[in-house]
Amino acid sequence: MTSSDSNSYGAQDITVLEGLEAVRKRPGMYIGSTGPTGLHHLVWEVVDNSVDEAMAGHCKRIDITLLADGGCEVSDDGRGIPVDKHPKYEDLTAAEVVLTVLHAGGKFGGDGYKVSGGLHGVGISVVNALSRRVEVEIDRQGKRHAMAFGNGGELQERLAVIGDTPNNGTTEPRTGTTVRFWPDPTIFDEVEFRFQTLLERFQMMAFLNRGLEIRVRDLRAPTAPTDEPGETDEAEGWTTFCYEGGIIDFVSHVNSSKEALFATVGYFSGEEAIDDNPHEVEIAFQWNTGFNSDGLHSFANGIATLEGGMHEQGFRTAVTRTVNAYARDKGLLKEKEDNLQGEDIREGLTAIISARIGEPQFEGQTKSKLGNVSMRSLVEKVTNEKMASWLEEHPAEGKAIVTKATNAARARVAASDARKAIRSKSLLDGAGMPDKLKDCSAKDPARRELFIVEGDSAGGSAVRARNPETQAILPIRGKILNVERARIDKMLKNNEVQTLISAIGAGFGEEFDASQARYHKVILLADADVDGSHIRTLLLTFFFRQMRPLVEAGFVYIAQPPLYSTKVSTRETVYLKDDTAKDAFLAERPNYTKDFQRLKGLGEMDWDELRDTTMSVDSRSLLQVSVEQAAIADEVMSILMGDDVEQRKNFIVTNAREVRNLDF
Ligand code: 0RA
Repeated sequence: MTSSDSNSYGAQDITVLEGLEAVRKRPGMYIGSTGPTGLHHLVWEVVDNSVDEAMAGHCKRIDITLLADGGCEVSDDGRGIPVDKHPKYEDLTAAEVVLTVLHAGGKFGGDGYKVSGGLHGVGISVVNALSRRVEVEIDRQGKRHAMAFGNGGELQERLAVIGDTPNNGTTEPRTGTTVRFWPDPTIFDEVEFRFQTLLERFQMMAFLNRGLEIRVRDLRAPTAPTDEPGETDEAEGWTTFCYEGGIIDFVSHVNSSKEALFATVGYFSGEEAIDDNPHEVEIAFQWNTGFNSDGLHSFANGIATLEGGMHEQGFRTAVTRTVNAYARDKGLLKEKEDNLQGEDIREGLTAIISARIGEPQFEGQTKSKLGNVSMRSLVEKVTNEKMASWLEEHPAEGKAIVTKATNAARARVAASDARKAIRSKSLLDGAGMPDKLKDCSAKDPARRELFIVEGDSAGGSAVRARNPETQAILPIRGKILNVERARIDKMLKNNEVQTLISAIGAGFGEEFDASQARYHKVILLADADVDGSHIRTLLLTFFFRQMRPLVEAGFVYIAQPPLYSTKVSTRETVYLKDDTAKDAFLAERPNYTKDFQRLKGLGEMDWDELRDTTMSVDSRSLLQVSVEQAAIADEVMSILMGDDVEQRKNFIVTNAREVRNLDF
């Protein structure tokens, strides 16, 4: 059945189809890209509509299922999309309009949602335009209605009653909406959803929408088992996220692998209509004993504002002001002493700022910076008032915060001295490069690679194995300092850390400038054993904490020395990257009987073997390290670096797949 033989189409409907056609012609304009990020936007878009329904107080649970056949189903218990004829498009029902008219969503009918979730906010019609099939079921007014679309939004089965709504034992008939969609493979580079991405996002959404129950499951062919967060119901396969404490639970969660400075999680909120535009803010906070000052995570209308913005600015300003005023008032900061700086006060602070605003302005390179100036005033005002009362009501906590910030201020001064020492030192020795660095000769940073090699002996092999034009070698001995735990001044006294900073040549911390990096590939080369994995983790934490733009630019890689070798003849040894490669090798040679050797260390390979298997551009395979979500990554790195060995092990197992294969 096609649209032409089941429906009479008016002029309006043609305009409707032209609208969807525009989306198919320029998908990037609506969902950002046709890569994995754009593909997942489809899911976010559909779920955002259900979350809007929840925020309006009509929906308690959202179920998301990745279907065995590659589709995605989103089901909610909201009011259901209206099913009556639409006043403006008289031959279409409201539900048909929502699915086929751009920006229709929940905005029509006068009483649209006060604050709508999502940066995307483009409407489900965009999902329809970019899907090969969409099925919708609506439970409303005691009836189950259904409709279906195909080929990018053609109405194939018009909205019709297909039966009564299932009665779930209550007096009121069930209401709700189910949307099932199958992304169009002619639009997207790939149409496979990544379950882990869904889990991370929906856990975050559940934190940001207190009390909302979000369940997620994956009915596709099972892959390697993962350790999922949330409650997993084995029988049904659902992972459930539901937080009665909302962002208070979010803060506890982020701090769960750290040592809290005090047990309480602070919380306050405020709201105001500014120029008829509703503004709301909720803030939860707690200090831990750690030394990071980037534990501030902000959101606007449920979207992570990774580039910060006005809500963050307002909070920072007010926290600095309030804590200083408190410290002076209580005599914790003497008259002759300088004010504590913002970064001193924020050391160890984990805070979640969730702002909601009627008309958000998203700015910045990745449109993840909140631009509404009016939000800065509100957050600043609310924080000034409520943080001050909170401190008055929590004197023990207040004192602990000021003591910690005072120590941080002392460490800051010490670090600045250490920094000066490093600078003057690098000016003294020749080109300023450490002796241990065997540099390469190429001048263009884009062609230059730095191999950071564990141990002096492996370093020696790597020096012989390298291409001296493009490959530099820096041997690192011992375990570099755990930067999660060490304070910056201590860290800078560490020899290995000083060497690394000089070799890369782009500074560190807040001053780090990726455009000055002397290499566009920084490659970690460590053994495949437990010690190797530990040093790799420490190095990754260092890069994440002190050179994050280097990771964001995609300049950090992990080399993959082979796991197995086997002597196929007296003259030829074959190296195999991992178990998959070994299985493939055996599948091709059913009669192969020799035993495989498991390589333990780089030291077991000759330099030419190291070259051929791990370093040579022609034959190696590198993993590119990526940082997707700063908020999640922050937590993840802490888990990784925390004292909980079990958690750390789980992280390494579940996230082995996160790093993307590049040179293959
Ligand atoms: C328009 C108006 C109303 C609800 C919705 C749309 C709605 C859309 C979606 C999409 C997924 N789930 C949804 N739930 C509701 C208000 C309906 C009313 O006033 O009863």
